[in-house]
Amino acid sequence: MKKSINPVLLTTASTLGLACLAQPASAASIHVEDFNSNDGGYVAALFNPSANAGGDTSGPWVVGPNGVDSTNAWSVIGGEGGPYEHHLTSPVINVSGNGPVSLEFDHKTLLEGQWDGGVIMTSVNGAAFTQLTNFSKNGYNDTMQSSNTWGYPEGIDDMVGLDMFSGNSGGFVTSVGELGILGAGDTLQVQFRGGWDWGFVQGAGAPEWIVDNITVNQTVPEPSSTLLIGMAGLALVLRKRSRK
Ligand SMILES: [Ca+2]
Ligand SMILES: [Ca+2]
Repeated sequence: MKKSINPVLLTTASTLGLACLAQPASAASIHVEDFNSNDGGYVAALFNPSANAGGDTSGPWVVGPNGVDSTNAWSVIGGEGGPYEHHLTSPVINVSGNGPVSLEFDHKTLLEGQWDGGVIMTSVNGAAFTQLTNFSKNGYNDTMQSSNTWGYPEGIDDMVGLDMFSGNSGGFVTSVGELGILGAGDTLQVQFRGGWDWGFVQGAGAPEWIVDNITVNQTVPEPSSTLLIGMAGLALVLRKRSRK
């Protein structure tokens, strides 16, 4: 007598098949910081070596209740006395898989357009920091002026003509930058690099760049060979049962 196929097995097989088709990749957060209970291990640094640059009303990056929904976040006051830069650098982030990595963060700017600005820098495996330029959501909205090269101390003069975040964002904006494909065992650091000249429009003591909810995500493709082997195995079981 020919035995019918167990309907539970059939349901399982079809469910697995649909799941395989619907989920070719999985996303994982490899770094999540809301700064609500601590500073996330981020490090603030001021670069202001110019002898006649005061910087006395500026910075540093500090943690305070300036973030989304009045939660804690990192923020920096630009102020007078530049040129100078304030850098906020993440701890070393360990990459756990192989796949494209994205950086998502909420931020708010009250910066002097064209003259003061913020850029995102990244470093992979301890290499020199380079500017992140590929954004999939709310990328740079302004361009550094190009009429003078006054020489920001850490080389932000190299930014002349380059894209940056600046102006008044009017509230928090979520930006997403794409870092490309990284592999398991790679390390990553992210840096929020603000540069100011000597004058400002919006300031008056208010934070000029606020950063909150920093997340680094990685999309890891499913190991298709494992899935195929699993599906083939299941098909074999069903075939054997149907022959009994
Ligand atoms: Ca927060
Ligand atoms: Ca300025």
